[in-house]
Amino acid sequence: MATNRTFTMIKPDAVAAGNIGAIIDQITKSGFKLVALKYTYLTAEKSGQFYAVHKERPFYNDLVGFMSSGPIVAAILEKDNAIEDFRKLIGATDPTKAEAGTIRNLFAKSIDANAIHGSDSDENAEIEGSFFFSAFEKF
Ligand code: 3AN
Repeated sequence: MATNRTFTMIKPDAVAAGNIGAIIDQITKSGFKLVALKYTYLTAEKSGQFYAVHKERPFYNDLVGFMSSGPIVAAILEKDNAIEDFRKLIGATDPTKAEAGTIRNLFAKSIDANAIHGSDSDENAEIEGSFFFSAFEKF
């Protein structure tokens, strides 16, 4: 079924590298509308909660530490078929496997410092968006 919204974070590596503007430009030029946008950060505790689904995975501690290592940009995006189209736009988790022209191909440094997050389902987009934005902000 077509979906309309997804959730994204520009990760600490891309923020530190000064790539917020270039990434947002690529997102909006690809047809996504910004519905909510926030420059913020995740404390270690919040980062652990956000990634709780990955708790059992070997990279969990590194991931939680990395995501709380500096500011991030959180956003909710709107477009037809948002989840799938945005996953295509960001490219594979491992930037060495990300297709040319994708955001991770252009901006990611490694599999953990991989520039950007994109929700993998409608359900997770709603959960993740609600982690950062209130119902009013999401309007
Ligand atoms: P994606 O963000 O592409 O959906 P997930 O959900 O499998 O990838 O993993 C969440 C995050 O965990 C990734 N964005 C990446 O930063 C990190 N990650 C995933 N796999 C690895 C790995 N093998 N080693 C280090 N970090 C990883």
